[in-house]
Amino acid sequence: MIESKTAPSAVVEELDRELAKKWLSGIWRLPRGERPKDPKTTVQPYLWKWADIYDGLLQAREKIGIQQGNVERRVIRLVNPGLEKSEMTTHTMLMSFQLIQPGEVAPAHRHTMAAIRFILKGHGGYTTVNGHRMMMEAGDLILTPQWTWHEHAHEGSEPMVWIDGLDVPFINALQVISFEPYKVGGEERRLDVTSTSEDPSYSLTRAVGAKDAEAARPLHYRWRDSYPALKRLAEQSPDPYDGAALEYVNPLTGGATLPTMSMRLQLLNPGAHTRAHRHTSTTIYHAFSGSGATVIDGKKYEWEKGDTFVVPLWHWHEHVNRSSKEEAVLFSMHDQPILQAFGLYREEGQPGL
Ligand code: GTQ
Ligand code: FE2
Repeated sequence: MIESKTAPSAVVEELDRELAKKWLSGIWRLPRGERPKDPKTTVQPYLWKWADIYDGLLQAREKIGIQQGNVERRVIRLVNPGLEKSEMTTHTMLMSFQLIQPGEVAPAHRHTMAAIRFILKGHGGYTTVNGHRMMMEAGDLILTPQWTWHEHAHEGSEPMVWIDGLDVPFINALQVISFEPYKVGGEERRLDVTSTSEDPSYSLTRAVGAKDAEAARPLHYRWRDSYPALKRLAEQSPDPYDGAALEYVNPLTGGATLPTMSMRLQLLNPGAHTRAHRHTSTTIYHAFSGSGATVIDGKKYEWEKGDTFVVPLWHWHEHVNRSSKEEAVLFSMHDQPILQAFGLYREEGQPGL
């Protein structure tokens, strides 16, 4: 019989010190109980009120100017209370709110982080992505795939406000953040416009003429197209966990909106109450219209138009439309594509009643 006995602690500590000098470490030093059966997250459920976000933006409008090389965007981030140090919204995603004034230009740049805009307020603002100009209207989703040149400008008469969603913490974890301001001959410049989504030839099924594979695809999902599709879906039988839910798919692949994150639009009919489920992906929800409540691991978060909340991974959640008359529409952003890419997506649902 082979005997295995651990030496006295003083002897083990001496070994540990010797190993550490050579940048080595025995796994017997690991604390017990760090191998949970279920995923454990530092991301906390949290709800931000629209009044607080919007008041912050209006104050920043007076106090923060935008210019190249300094503050290039007037943006307020949603900081998860569990991620105070990194100031991120979840471990994989950052959601922020941006305000641009009439006449302002948020200068062109590109970065390895992918970004999305979901438009909330205003008219006459636009984003140009790799030469394609997209006029912003409330409810529109506009994509800025990784490493595409983009700038925002505003020629309307009232402030424009939108949501920014980025995969910053994930790209940061991979340590591949790169950022480049747009310059021609050392001078900052506006981006040239070669096409617009108002061109009759532009549609969701036709790719924009760009060289980069990720950019050669539709970038503008308009409310005037997505809302009627959502309404049609809501008339059919809803998903037990999500109500009527549309994914903004990449029509070239039929898959997720972007490689690292995907967007969804969902409608809860008056009085709807979904079944609870949990999954290894994390979601950030924004109440675009209506009022409701989401129960997250037994705690109820009541929301109304403009409120935004996080459902962390492996937390049970169910949605309720609190109105018996009005529909509720939730826009959301999730990191399921990352989990799915590595075979880590897992889901559990409350069985049917
Ligand atoms: O509008 O290009 O919220 O580059 C964070 C980084 C927005 C943008 C953000 C950005 C942008
Ligand atoms: Fe950007």
